[in-house]
Amino acid sequence: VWRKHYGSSSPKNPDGTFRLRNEHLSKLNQDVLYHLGLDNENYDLPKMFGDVKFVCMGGTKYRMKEFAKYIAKSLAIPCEDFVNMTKHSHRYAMYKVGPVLSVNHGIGIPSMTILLQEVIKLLSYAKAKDPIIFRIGTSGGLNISPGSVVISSWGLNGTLEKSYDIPVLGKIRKIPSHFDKRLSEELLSIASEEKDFSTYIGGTMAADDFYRGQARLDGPFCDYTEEDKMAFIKTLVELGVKNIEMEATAFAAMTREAGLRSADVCVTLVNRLEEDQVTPSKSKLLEWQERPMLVIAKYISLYVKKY
Ligand code: R2B
Ligand code: URA
Repeated sequence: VWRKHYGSSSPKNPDGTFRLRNEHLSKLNQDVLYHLGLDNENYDLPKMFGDVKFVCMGGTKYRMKEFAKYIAKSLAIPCEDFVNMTKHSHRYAMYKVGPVLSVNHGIGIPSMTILLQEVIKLLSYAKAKDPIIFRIGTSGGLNISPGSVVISSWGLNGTLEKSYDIPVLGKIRKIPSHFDKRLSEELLSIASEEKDFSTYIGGTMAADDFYRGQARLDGPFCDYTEEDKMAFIKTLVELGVKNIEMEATAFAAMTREAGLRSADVCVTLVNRLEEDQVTPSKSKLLEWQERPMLVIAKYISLYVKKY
């Protein structure tokens, strides 16, 4: 259905702005981006967001405010107060620093895709040119030491297919979930300069749950054995999966559907072959979560210098 509807045509215009693949939108007098607390009638979106080149998304409000501060420092952009631009909605937090939007998406695919779809509309209405979307996140690693970073080459769903599956009008729609290869390789070469941690490119399983959905033994319910868990984890390793988080499939699928380049860069907090619980200290966890930020900030700084 997806291919039949869109064909292979790109929604990109020659100047880098992009069209939304939904003709119904042209019938609206105004489009309310409800969860962002913005709309395209009462806000001058091109003036507010037309210069956005990068969107960086991550789970928590705290982390994305820290990223906004971090990027302001990296790009030497004087910014004193960081204002949450979605404050009327109270759902998410979004900060703008020069050409960078930093916004949180909550936990899991439904929360992330609501935010992502409204950000995609925002960028299109704002006439942003060739924006790149990053996700910086946390994850459980497979056979790699905690604190390592994984750049996703594709997302794998809970039934081990490389697609984002969503019921639409009563039927499951399957949307392919591959990431932009060149972008992830560029990020790997930047990350590999860091000597304090290792970075890998690999598959990312996106689960719809933190516990059973990620083969954990420590949830309130567990209806399988430790051997079952280890056999499943081994299957994932054999498929090339390097980490498990909760958004990769939908993130890859929707950014691709919009015709936008994107990358998912996650630090691993635990080696799932050895442990289920996330046990590192608060300060270690905070330190590790800066690693994806560092890689993305370096990529953005290089780009901003080039132009
Ligand atoms: C990683 O961490 C969160 C769950 O703790 C989830 O958003 C994810 O993908
Ligand atoms: N986030 C996840 O989704 N899984 C983990 O194991 C750690 C962080």
